[in-house]
Amino acid sequence: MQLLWLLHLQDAAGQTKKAALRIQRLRKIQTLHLKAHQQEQAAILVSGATAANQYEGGWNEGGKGISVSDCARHHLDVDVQDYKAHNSITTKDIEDALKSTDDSLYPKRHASDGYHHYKEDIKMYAEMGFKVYRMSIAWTRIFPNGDDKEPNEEGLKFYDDVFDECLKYGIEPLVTMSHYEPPINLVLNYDGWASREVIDMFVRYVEVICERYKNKVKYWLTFNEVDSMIRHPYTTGGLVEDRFPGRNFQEVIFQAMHHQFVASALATKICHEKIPGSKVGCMLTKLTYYPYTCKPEDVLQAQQDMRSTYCYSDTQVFGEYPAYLLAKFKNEGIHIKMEEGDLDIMKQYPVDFVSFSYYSSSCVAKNADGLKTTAANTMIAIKNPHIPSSDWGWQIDPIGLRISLVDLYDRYRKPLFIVENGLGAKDELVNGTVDDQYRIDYFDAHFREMLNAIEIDGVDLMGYTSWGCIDIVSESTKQMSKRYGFIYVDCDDEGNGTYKRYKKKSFDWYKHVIETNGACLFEGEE
Ligand code: BGP
Repeated sequence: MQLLWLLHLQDAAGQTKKAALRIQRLRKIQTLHLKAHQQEQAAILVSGATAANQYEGGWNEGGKGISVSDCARHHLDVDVQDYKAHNSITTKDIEDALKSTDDSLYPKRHASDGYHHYKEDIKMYAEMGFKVYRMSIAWTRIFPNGDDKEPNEEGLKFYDDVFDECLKYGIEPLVTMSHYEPPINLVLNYDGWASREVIDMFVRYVEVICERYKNKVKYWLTFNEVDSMIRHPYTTGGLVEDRFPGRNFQEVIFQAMHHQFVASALATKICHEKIPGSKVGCMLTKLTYYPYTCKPEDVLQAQQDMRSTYCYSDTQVFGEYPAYLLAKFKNEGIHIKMEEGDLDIMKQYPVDFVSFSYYSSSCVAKNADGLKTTAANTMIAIKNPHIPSSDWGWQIDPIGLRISLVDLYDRYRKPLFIVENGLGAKDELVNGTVDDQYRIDYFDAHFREMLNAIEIDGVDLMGYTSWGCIDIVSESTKQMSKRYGFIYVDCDDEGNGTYKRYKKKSFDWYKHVIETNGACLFEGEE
Protein backbone atom coordinates (compact mmCIF):
# COMPACT_ATOMS: atom_id res chain seq x y z
CA MET A 1 0.00 0.00 0.00
CA GLN A 2 1.74 3.19 -1.04
CA LEU A 3 0.96 6.78 -0.16
CA LEU A 4 1.22 8.05 -3.69
CA TRP A 5 -0.23 11.50 -3.69
CA LEU A 6 2.83 12.99 -1.92
CA LEU A 7 5.39 11.03 -3.90
CA HIS A 8 3.38 10.99 -7.07
CA LEU A 9 3.15 14.76 -7.40
CA GLN A 10 1.75 15.62 -10.80
CA ASP A 11 3.96 17.68 -13.06
CA ALA A 12 1.16 20.16 -12.95
CA ALA A 13 1.76 22.77 -15.63
CA GLY A 14 3.11 26.00 -14.28
CA GLN A 15 4.87 24.37 -11.36
CA THR A 16 7.69 26.67 -10.35
CA LYS A 17 11.31 25.61 -10.69
CA LYS A 18 11.78 24.77 -7.01
CA ALA A 19 8.58 22.82 -6.84
CA ALA A 20 9.45 21.09 -10.12
CA LEU A 21 12.85 20.10 -8.69
CA ARG A 22 11.08 18.83 -5.62
CA ILE A 23 8.72 16.78 -7.74
CA GLN A 24 11.65 15.26 -9.64
CA ARG A 25 13.33 14.33 -6.37
CA LEU A 26 10.12 12.83 -5.08
CA ARG A 27 9.63 10.78 -8.22
CA LYS A 28 13.15 9.42 -7.74
CA ILE A 29 12.30 8.50 -4.16
CA GLN A 30 9.10 6.93 -5.35
CA THR A 31 10.97 4.81 -7.90
CA LEU A 32 13.56 3.77 -5.32
CA HIS A 33 10.79 3.24 -2.81
CA LEU A 34 8.77 1.01 -5.08
CA LYS A 35 11.86 -0.90 -6.35
CA ALA A 36 12.86 -1.54 -2.75
CA HIS A 37 9.47 -2.80 -1.85
CA GLN A 38 8.29 -4.28 -5.13
CA GLN A 39 4.84 -3.61 -3.77
CA GLU A 40 1.84 -3.36 -6.01
CA GLN A 41 0.76 0.23 -6.09
CA ALA A 42 -2.64 0.42 -4.44
CA ALA A 43 -3.17 4.09 -4.90
CA ILE A 44 -3.92 4.98 -1.32
CA LEU A 45 -4.38 8.71 -1.22
CA VAL A 46 -4.94 11.15 1.60
CA SER A 47 -8.38 10.47 3.05
CA GLY A 48 -10.36 10.46 6.31
CA ALA A 49 -11.33 8.50 9.42
CA THR A 50 -14.23 7.97 11.84
CA ALA A 51 -15.14 5.41 14.52
CA ALA A 52 -18.49 3.70 15.02
CA ASN A 53 -18.86 4.80 18.64
CA GLN A 54 -18.37 8.47 17.74
CA TYR A 55 -20.12 8.56 14.34
CA GLU A 56 -22.92 6.02 13.98
CA GLY A 57 -25.45 6.67 16.74
CA GLY A 58 -28.34 4.21 16.20
CA TRP A 59 -27.22 2.81 19.56
CA ASN A 60 -30.23 0.52 19.99
CA GLU A 61 -31.15 -0.10 16.36
CA GLY A 62 -30.57 -3.04 14.04
CA GLY A 63 -30.19 -5.50 16.89
CA LYS A 64 -27.18 -3.66 18.30
CA GLY A 65 -26.26 -4.33 21.93
CA ILE A 66 -25.23 -1.65 24.44
CA SER A 67 -21.54 -0.68 24.47
CA VAL A 68 -19.42 1.11 27.06
CA SER A 69 -19.70 4.25 24.91
CA ASP A 70 -23.51 4.24 25.08
CA CYS A 71 -23.22 4.58 28.87
CA ALA A 72 -20.69 7.44 28.81
CA ARG A 73 -22.44 10.69 29.64
CA HIS A 74 -21.20 14.20 28.92
CA HIS A 75 -20.30 16.71 31.65
CA LEU A 76 -20.87 19.98 29.80
CA ASP A 77 -20.42 22.08 32.92
CA VAL A 78 -16.94 20.67 33.58
CA ASP A 79 -13.67 22.27 32.37
CA VAL A 80 -12.82 20.58 29.05
CA GLN A 81 -9.27 19.99 30.33
CA ASP A 82 -10.41 18.10 33.45
CA TYR A 83 -10.03 14.64 31.91
CA LYS A 84 -10.43 12.88 35.25
CA ALA A 85 -13.96 14.22 35.57
CA HIS A 86 -14.78 13.54 31.93
CA ASN A 87 -13.51 9.97 31.91
CA SER A 88 -14.10 8.53 35.39
CA ILE A 89 -17.07 6.17 35.73
CA THR A 90 -18.59 3.99 38.44
CA THR A 91 -20.87 0.97 38.41
CA LYS A 92 -23.66 3.27 39.63
CA ASP A 93 -23.11 5.62 36.65
CA ILE A 94 -23.55 2.60 34.36
CA GLU A 95 -26.69 1.46 36.18
CA ASP A 96 -28.11 5.00 35.88
CA ALA A 97 -27.26 5.06 32.17
CA LEU A 98 -28.98 1.72 31.56
CA LYS A 99 -32.12 3.03 33.29
CA SER A 100 -32.02 6.46 31.62
CA THR A 101 -34.31 7.31 28.72
CA ASP A 102 -32.75 10.77 28.33
CA ASP A 103 -30.43 10.21 25.35
CA SER A 104 -29.41 13.88 25.43
CA LEU A 105 -27.11 12.98 28.32
CA TYR A 106 -25.36 10.25 26.30
CA PRO A 107 -24.07 11.88 23.07
CA LYS A 108 -22.70 8.70 21.50
CA ARG A 109 -26.21 7.20 21.39
CA HIS A 110 -27.03 9.53 18.49
CA ALA A 111 -23.54 10.85 17.58
CA SER A 112 -23.61 12.14 13.95
CA ASP A 113 -26.37 9.66 13.07
CA GLY A 114 -24.06 7.99 10.58
CA TYR A 115 -26.24 4.89 10.95
CA HIS A 116 -28.87 6.63 8.80
CA HIS A 117 -26.64 9.04 6.83
CA TYR A 118 -23.66 6.87 5.81
CA LYS A 119 -24.63 6.71 2.11
CA GLU A 120 -24.80 10.50 1.84
CA ASP A 121 -21.55 10.85 3.79
CA ILE A 122 -19.59 8.31 1.73
CA LYS A 123 -20.80 10.09 -1.40
CA MET A 124 -19.25 13.30 -0.05
CA TYR A 125 -16.00 11.49 0.80
CA ALA A 126 -15.93 10.28 -2.82
CA GLU A 127 -16.54 13.85 -3.97
CA MET A 128 -13.41 14.87 -2.02
CA GLY A 129 -11.52 12.07 -3.81
CA PHE A 130 -11.01 9.64 -0.93
CA LYS A 131 -9.38 6.35 -1.92
CA VAL A 132 -9.42 4.89 1.60
CA TYR A 133 -11.85 5.37 4.51
CA ARG A 134 -10.86 4.39 8.02
CA MET A 135 -13.86 3.30 10.09
CA SER A 136 -14.61 0.79 12.83
CA ILE A 137 -17.08 -2.05 13.23
CA ALA A 138 -19.09 -1.82 16.45
CA TRP A 139 -18.59 -5.18 18.17
CA THR A 140 -22.08 -4.81 19.68
CA ARG A 141 -23.69 -4.72 16.23
CA ILE A 142 -22.21 -8.16 15.51
CA PHE A 143 -22.33 -9.79 18.97
CA PRO A 144 -24.67 -7.53 21.01
CA ASN A 145 -23.44 -8.86 24.36
CA GLY A 146 -20.07 -10.20 23.33
CA ASP A 147 -20.89 -13.70 24.59
CA ASP A 148 -23.87 -14.38 22.27
CA LYS A 149 -24.07 -17.84 20.69
CA GLU A 150 -24.79 -16.48 17.18
CA PRO A 151 -23.91 -13.20 15.43
CA ASN A 152 -26.58 -10.57 14.69
CA GLU A 153 -27.37 -10.81 10.97
CA GLU A 154 -28.81 -7.26 10.84
CA GLY A 155 -25.50 -5.90 12.06
CA LEU A 156 -23.51 -7.96 9.57
CA LYS A 157 -25.80 -6.74 6.76
CA PHE A 158 -25.33 -3.09 7.84
CA TYR A 159 -21.56 -3.24 7.37
CA ASP A 160 -21.97 -5.20 4.13
CA ASP A 161 -23.97 -2.19 2.89
CA VAL A 162 -21.39 0.31 4.20
CA PHE A 163 -18.50 -1.50 2.51
CA ASP A 164 -20.48 -1.86 -0.73
CA GLU A 165 -21.12 1.89 -0.66
CA CYS A 166 -17.38 2.55 -0.23
CA LEU A 167 -16.32 0.12 -2.95
CA LYS A 168 -18.94 1.60 -5.32
CA TYR A 169 -16.81 4.76 -5.32
CA GLY A 170 -13.46 2.95 -5.37
CA ILE A 171 -12.87 3.73 -1.67
CA GLU A 172 -10.86 1.06 0.21
CA PRO A 173 -12.15 0.42 3.77
CA LEU A 174 -9.48 0.42 6.52
CA VAL A 175 -11.30 -1.22 9.42
CA THR A 176 -10.60 -0.99 13.15
CA MET A 177 -11.88 -4.12 14.90
CA SER A 178 -12.17 -2.48 18.33
CA HIS A 179 -12.46 1.29 18.71
CA TYR A 180 -13.74 2.09 22.19
CA GLU A 181 -16.86 -0.10 21.99
CA PRO A 182 -16.60 -3.27 24.16
CA PRO A 183 -20.10 -4.61 25.05
CA ILE A 184 -21.36 -3.34 28.45
CA ASN A 185 -22.34 -6.93 29.26
CA LEU A 186 -18.64 -7.77 29.49
CA VAL A 187 -18.23 -5.01 32.09
CA LEU A 188 -21.16 -6.13 34.25
CA ASN A 189 -20.99 -9.93 33.93
CA TYR A 190 -17.30 -10.51 33.31
CA ASP A 191 -14.29 -8.42 34.29
CA GLY A 192 -14.09 -6.64 30.96
CA TRP A 193 -10.85 -7.43 29.18
CA ALA A 194 -9.38 -8.58 32.50
CA SER A 195 -11.36 -11.81 31.91
CA ARG A 196 -9.47 -14.44 29.94
CA GLU A 197 -12.73 -15.58 28.29
CA VAL A 198 -12.99 -12.26 26.46
CA ILE A 199 -10.09 -13.34 24.23
CA ASP A 200 -12.20 -16.19 22.85
CA MET A 201 -15.25 -13.94 22.41
CA PHE A 202 -13.14 -11.40 20.51
CA VAL A 203 -11.57 -14.15 18.38
CA ARG A 204 -15.08 -15.42 17.46
CA TYR A 205 -16.06 -11.85 16.50
CA VAL A 206 -12.92 -11.51 14.35
CA GLU A 207 -13.50 -14.89 12.68
CA VAL A 208 -17.05 -13.83 11.77
CA ILE A 209 -16.14 -10.38 10.35
CA CYS A 210 -13.06 -11.64 8.46
CA GLU A 211 -15.08 -14.47 6.90
CA ARG A 212 -18.01 -12.16 6.07
CA TYR A 213 -15.99 -9.30 4.63
CA LYS A 214 -13.00 -11.17 3.21
CA ASN A 215 -13.80 -9.93 -0.32
CA LYS A 216 -14.39 -6.34 0.77
CA VAL A 217 -11.79 -5.47 3.42
CA LYS A 218 -8.02 -6.05 3.07
CA TYR A 219 -6.69 -3.57 5.61
CA TRP A 220 -7.37 -3.97 9.33
CA LEU A 221 -6.34 -2.46 12.65
CA THR A 222 -6.86 -4.51 15.82
CA PHE A 223 -7.23 -2.23 18.88
CA ASN A 224 -7.52 1.55 18.60
CA GLU A 225 -4.79 3.21 20.70
CA VAL A 226 -4.09 -0.04 22.58
CA ASP A 227 -1.93 2.08 24.97
CA SER A 228 -4.94 4.20 25.97
CA MET A 229 -6.14 1.41 28.27
CA ILE A 230 -3.72 2.80 30.87
CA ARG A 231 -5.33 6.27 30.62
CA HIS A 232 -9.00 5.35 30.13
CA PRO A 233 -9.40 1.69 31.13
CA TYR A 234 -13.21 1.79 30.90
CA THR A 235 -13.37 3.06 27.31
CA THR A 236 -10.67 0.76 25.97
CA GLY A 237 -10.92 -2.29 28.22
CA GLY A 238 -14.33 -2.19 29.89
CA LEU A 239 -12.65 -1.89 33.30
CA VAL A 240 -14.38 -0.04 36.20
CA GLU A 241 -12.16 0.33 39.28
CA ASP A 242 -14.94 -0.16 41.86
CA ARG A 243 -15.47 -3.67 40.47
CA PHE A 244 -11.99 -4.72 41.59
CA PRO A 245 -12.07 -3.94 45.33
CA GLY A 246 -8.75 -4.54 47.06
CA ARG A 247 -6.95 -5.20 43.78
CA ASN A 248 -3.95 -3.35 42.38
CA PHE A 249 -5.90 -1.67 39.55
CA GLN A 250 -2.76 -1.08 37.48
CA GLU A 251 -2.17 -4.84 37.59
CA VAL A 252 -5.77 -5.41 36.42
CA ILE A 253 -5.17 -3.02 33.51
CA PHE A 254 -1.95 -4.76 32.44
CA GLN A 255 -3.67 -8.13 32.74
CA ALA A 256 -6.37 -6.83 30.40
CA MET A 257 -3.66 -5.46 28.12
CA HIS A 258 -2.04 -8.90 27.98
CA HIS A 259 -5.34 -10.38 26.88
CA GLN A 260 -5.59 -7.74 24.15
CA PHE A 261 -2.03 -8.48 22.99
CA VAL A 262 -2.88 -12.18 22.67
CA ALA A 263 -6.20 -11.34 20.98
CA SER A 264 -4.43 -8.96 18.58
CA ALA A 265 -1.95 -11.67 17.56
CA LEU A 266 -4.77 -14.19 17.04
CA ALA A 267 -6.70 -11.59 15.02
CA THR A 268 -3.63 -11.08 12.82
CA LYS A 269 -3.41 -14.87 12.30
CA ILE A 270 -7.10 -15.07 11.34
CA CYS A 271 -6.81 -12.16 8.88
CA HIS A 272 -3.75 -13.60 7.16
CA GLU A 273 -5.35 -17.06 6.91
CA LYS A 274 -8.81 -15.96 5.75
CA ILE A 275 -7.80 -12.99 3.61
CA PRO A 276 -4.64 -13.63 1.57
CA GLY A 277 -2.72 -10.39 1.04
CA SER A 278 -4.44 -8.69 3.97
CA LYS A 279 -2.43 -6.30 6.12
CA VAL A 280 -2.96 -5.87 9.85
CA GLY A 281 -1.72 -2.87 11.82
CA CYS A 282 -1.43 -1.93 15.46
CA MET A 283 -2.66 1.54 16.41
CA LEU A 284 -0.75 3.75 18.84
CA THR A 285 -1.54 7.09 20.46
CA LYS A 286 1.58 8.94 19.35
CA LEU A 287 2.23 11.17 22.35
CA THR A 288 5.42 13.09 21.53
CA TYR A 289 7.18 14.43 24.60
CA TYR A 290 9.79 17.23 24.68
CA PRO A 291 11.96 17.88 27.75
CA TYR A 292 10.91 21.22 29.22
CA THR A 293 14.59 22.19 29.66
CA CYS A 294 17.97 20.70 28.63
CA LYS A 295 18.49 19.58 32.22
CA PRO A 296 19.51 15.90 31.96
CA GLU A 297 16.74 14.92 34.39
CA ASP A 298 14.16 16.53 32.10
CA VAL A 299 15.62 14.78 29.05
CA LEU A 300 15.50 11.48 30.94
CA GLN A 301 11.89 12.16 31.96
CA ALA A 302 10.92 12.71 28.31
CA GLN A 303 12.66 9.46 27.32
CA GLN A 304 10.88 7.54 30.10
CA ASP A 305 7.51 9.01 29.17
CA MET A 306 8.01 8.16 25.48
CA ARG A 307 8.78 4.57 26.49
CA SER A 308 5.61 4.50 28.58
CA THR A 309 3.63 4.59 25.32
CA TYR A 310 6.06 2.73 23.07
CA CYS A 311 5.91 -0.34 25.30
CA TYR A 312 2.54 -1.26 23.79
CA SER A 313 3.51 -0.87 20.14
CA ASP A 314 6.90 -2.53 20.85
CA THR A 315 4.96 -5.57 22.11
CA GLN A 316 2.73 -5.73 19.03
CA VAL A 317 5.49 -4.98 16.49
CA PHE A 318 8.29 -7.13 17.95
CA GLY A 319 5.85 -9.77 19.23
CA GLU A 320 7.31 -9.77 22.73
CA TYR A 321 7.29 -7.72 25.90
CA PRO A 322 10.21 -5.26 25.89
CA ALA A 323 12.70 -5.77 28.71
CA TYR A 324 11.88 -2.38 30.24
CA LEU A 325 8.19 -3.31 30.56
CA LEU A 326 9.06 -6.64 32.18
CA ALA A 327 11.37 -4.70 34.52
CA LYS A 328 8.48 -2.37 35.39
CA PHE A 329 6.26 -5.37 36.18
CA LYS A 330 8.97 -6.81 38.44
CA ASN A 331 9.88 -3.54 40.18
CA GLU A 332 6.23 -2.61 40.81
CA GLY A 333 5.06 -6.07 41.83
CA ILE A 334 2.73 -6.37 38.84
CA HIS A 335 2.01 -10.05 38.23
CA ILE A 336 0.52 -10.92 34.84
CA LYS A 337 -1.13 -14.33 34.51
CA MET A 338 -0.06 -15.82 31.17
CA GLU A 339 -1.12 -19.17 29.75
CA GLU A 340 1.03 -21.73 27.97
CA GLY A 341 1.51 -20.57 24.39
CA ASP A 342 0.56 -16.89 24.89
CA LEU A 343 4.07 -15.61 24.25
CA ASP A 344 4.53 -17.95 21.28
CA ILE A 345 1.33 -16.66 19.65
CA MET A 346 2.41 -13.05 20.20
CA LYS A 347 5.85 -13.80 18.72
CA GLN A 348 4.42 -15.69 15.76
CA TYR A 349 1.87 -13.04 14.71
CA PRO A 350 3.26 -9.50 15.01
CA VAL A 351 1.56 -6.72 13.06
CA ASP A 352 2.41 -5.86 9.44
CA PHE A 353 2.44 -2.08 9.84
CA VAL A 354 2.29 0.62 12.50
CA SER A 355 -0.60 3.08 12.49
CA PHE A 356 -0.95 5.94 14.91
CA SER A 357 -2.76 9.11 15.87
CA TYR A 358 -0.91 12.41 16.14
CA TYR A 359 -2.54 15.67 17.26
CA SER A 360 0.00 17.56 19.32
CA SER A 361 3.28 17.37 21.22
CA SER A 362 3.75 17.98 24.96
CA CYS A 363 6.47 19.04 27.37
CA VAL A 364 7.54 17.05 30.42
CA ALA A 365 9.91 17.83 33.32
CA LYS A 366 11.26 15.90 36.28
CA ASN A 367 9.79 18.60 38.51
CA ALA A 368 6.68 20.24 37.07
CA ASP A 369 5.93 22.38 40.15
CA GLY A 370 4.85 25.87 39.17
CA LEU A 371 4.81 25.12 35.45
CA LYS A 372 1.67 25.83 33.38
CA THR A 373 -0.10 22.71 32.14
CA THR A 374 -2.38 22.13 29.19
CA ALA A 375 -4.47 19.26 27.80
CA ALA A 376 -3.33 16.92 25.05
CA ASN A 377 -4.83 13.72 23.70
CA THR A 378 -6.09 11.76 26.75
CA MET A 379 -3.53 13.43 29.05
CA ILE A 380 -2.42 16.68 30.71
CA ALA A 381 1.17 17.94 30.17
CA ILE A 382 3.33 20.99 30.65
CA LYS A 383 2.48 23.79 28.25
CA ASN A 384 5.12 24.51 25.59
CA PRO A 385 5.48 28.32 25.51
CA HIS A 386 6.80 28.25 21.93
CA ILE A 387 3.77 26.85 20.13
CA PRO A 388 0.04 27.76 19.94
CA SER A 389 -2.86 25.78 21.42
CA SER A 390 -6.30 24.81 20.16
CA ASP A 391 -9.52 25.91 21.91
CA TRP A 392 -9.22 22.68 23.91
CA GLY A 393 -5.60 23.32 24.91
CA TRP A 394 -4.04 20.78 22.54
CA GLN A 395 -0.79 22.27 21.27
CA ILE A 396 -0.35 22.70 17.52
CA ASP A 397 3.06 21.38 16.41
CA PRO A 398 3.47 20.29 12.75
CA ILE A 399 7.21 19.67 13.23
CA GLY A 400 6.18 17.27 16.01
CA LEU A 401 4.50 15.15 13.35
CA ARG A 402 7.79 14.87 11.47
CA ILE A 403 9.63 14.05 14.70
CA SER A 404 7.02 11.36 15.44
CA LEU A 405 7.30 9.83 11.97
CA VAL A 406 11.10 9.68 12.18
CA ASP A 407 11.00 8.23 15.71
CA LEU A 408 8.53 5.51 14.78
CA TYR A 409 10.20 4.58 11.50
CA ASP A 410 13.67 4.44 13.04
CA ARG A 411 12.27 2.30 15.87
CA TYR A 412 10.21 -0.20 13.89
CA ARG A 413 11.43 -0.10 10.26
CA LYS A 414 7.88 -1.09 9.27
CA PRO A 415 5.57 0.91 7.00
CA LEU A 416 3.72 3.63 8.90
CA PHE A 417 0.15 4.87 8.51
CA ILE A 418 -1.16 8.11 10.02
CA VAL A 419 -4.76 7.16 10.81
CA GLU A 420 -5.67 10.20 12.92
CA ASN A 421 -4.57 13.81 12.66
CA GLY A 422 -6.75 16.90 12.77
CA LEU A 423 -7.92 19.97 14.63
CA GLY A 424 -10.86 19.98 17.04
CA ALA A 425 -12.30 23.50 16.94
CA LYS A 426 -15.38 25.60 17.61
CA ASP A 427 -16.82 25.87 14.10
CA GLU A 428 -19.64 28.34 13.42
CA LEU A 429 -22.17 27.66 10.66
CA VAL A 430 -22.84 30.94 8.78
CA ASN A 431 -24.89 31.04 5.56
CA GLY A 432 -24.65 27.30 5.13
CA THR A 433 -20.90 26.96 5.53
CA VAL A 434 -18.02 27.34 8.00
CA ASP A 435 -14.97 29.50 7.34
CA ASP A 436 -12.45 27.09 8.90
CA GLN A 437 -9.28 28.61 7.44
CA TYR A 438 -7.62 27.64 10.78
CA ARG A 439 -8.22 23.98 9.92
CA ILE A 440 -6.79 24.45 6.41
CA ASP A 441 -3.70 26.08 7.94
CA TYR A 442 -3.37 23.18 10.41
CA PHE A 443 -3.45 20.56 7.67
CA ASP A 444 -1.26 22.56 5.28
CA ALA A 445 1.49 22.83 7.89
CA HIS A 446 1.22 19.16 8.91
CA PHE A 447 1.27 17.95 5.31
CA ARG A 448 4.47 19.89 4.64
CA GLU A 449 6.19 18.21 7.59
CA MET A 450 4.81 14.82 6.48
CA LEU A 451 6.40 15.46 3.07
CA ASN A 452 9.71 16.38 4.71
CA ALA A 453 9.63 13.10 6.66
CA ILE A 454 9.18 11.18 3.41
CA GLU A 455 11.45 13.22 1.14
CA ILE A 456 14.27 14.10 3.53
CA ASP A 457 14.05 11.57 6.36
CA GLY A 458 13.26 8.50 4.23
CA VAL A 459 10.15 7.50 6.15
CA ASP A 460 7.98 4.80 4.53
CA LEU A 461 4.50 6.26 4.91
CA MET A 462 1.66 4.11 3.56
CA GLY A 463 -1.22 6.48 3.99
CA TYR A 464 -2.92 9.29 5.82
CA THR A 465 -6.49 9.58 7.07
CA SER A 466 -7.50 12.81 8.79
CA TRP A 467 -9.44 12.43 12.05
CA GLY A 468 -13.10 13.10 11.92
CA CYS A 469 -13.47 13.75 8.18
CA ILE A 470 -17.01 14.61 9.29
CA ASP A 471 -18.05 16.16 12.64
CA ILE A 472 -18.32 13.41 15.26
CA VAL A 473 -18.49 13.14 19.06
CA SER A 474 -15.26 13.89 20.92
CA GLU A 475 -13.97 10.98 23.00
CA SER A 476 -12.32 13.01 25.78
CA THR A 477 -15.22 15.42 26.44
CA LYS A 478 -18.15 13.70 24.66
CA GLN A 479 -18.85 16.99 22.88
CA MET A 480 -20.22 17.38 19.37
CA SER A 481 -19.08 21.02 19.55
CA LYS A 482 -15.43 19.96 19.38
CA ARG A 483 -15.62 19.71 15.60
CA TYR A 484 -12.98 18.03 13.35
CA GLY A 485 -14.75 17.56 10.03
CA PHE A 486 -14.56 18.95 6.55
CA ILE A 487 -18.32 18.40 6.77
CA TYR A 488 -20.39 20.18 9.43
CA VAL A 489 -23.19 18.21 11.09
CA ASP A 490 -26.08 20.29 12.43
CA CYS A 491 -26.29 18.72 15.89
CA ASP A 492 -25.39 20.17 19.28
CA ASP A 493 -23.83 18.62 22.41
CA GLU A 494 -27.20 17.28 23.53
CA GLY A 495 -28.24 15.82 20.21
CA ASN A 496 -30.55 18.63 19.12
CA GLY A 497 -30.49 19.60 15.42
CA THR A 498 -31.48 18.62 11.91
CA TYR A 499 -28.37 16.43 11.37
CA LYS A 500 -28.12 18.12 7.96
CA ARG A 501 -24.64 18.08 6.46
CA TYR A 502 -22.84 21.24 5.24
CA LYS A 503 -19.50 21.58 3.42
CA LYS A 504 -16.98 23.71 5.30
CA LYS A 505 -14.39 25.84 3.45
CA SER A 506 -11.85 23.06 4.12
CA PHE A 507 -13.99 20.58 2.08
CA ASP A 508 -12.98 22.08 -1.27
CA TRP A 509 -9.41 22.73 -0.09
CA TYR A 510 -8.98 19.07 0.85
CA LYS A 511 -10.60 18.01 -2.44
CA HIS A 512 -8.04 20.19 -4.29
CA VAL A 513 -5.12 18.73 -2.28
CA ILE A 514 -6.20 15.23 -3.27
CA GLU A 515 -6.96 16.01 -6.93
CA THR A 516 -3.61 17.78 -7.40
CA ASN A 517 -1.83 14.97 -5.54
CA GLY A 518 -0.56 17.56 -3.10
CA ALA A 519 1.04 19.81 -5.72
CA CYS A 520 -1.27 22.68 -4.72
CA LEU A 521 0.64 22.93 -1.43
CA PHE A 522 3.50 24.45 -3.41
CA GLU A 523 1.53 26.62 -5.82
CA GLY A 524 2.97 30.10 -5.88
CA GLU A 525 6.28 29.03 -4.36
CA GLU A 526 9.17 30.55 -6.22
C1 BGP B 1 -8.07 9.63 19.68
C2 BGP B 1 -9.17 8.59 19.42
C3 BGP B 1 -10.26 9.08 18.51
C4 BGP B 1 -10.65 10.52 18.79
C5 BGP B 1 -9.40 11.40 18.81
C6 BGP B 1 -9.69 12.87 19.03
O1 BGP B 1 -7.49 9.34 20.89
O2 BGP B 1 -8.59 7.44 18.83
O3 BGP B 1 -11.36 8.20 18.67
O4 BGP B 1 -11.35 10.59 19.97
O5 BGP B 1 -8.50 10.95 19.80
O6 BGP B 1 -9.81 13.10 20.42
P1 BGP B 1 -11.13 13.75 21.01
O7 BGP B 1 -12.27 13.04 20.36
O8 BGP B 1 -11.03 13.53 22.47
O9 BGP B 1 -11.10 15.22 20.62
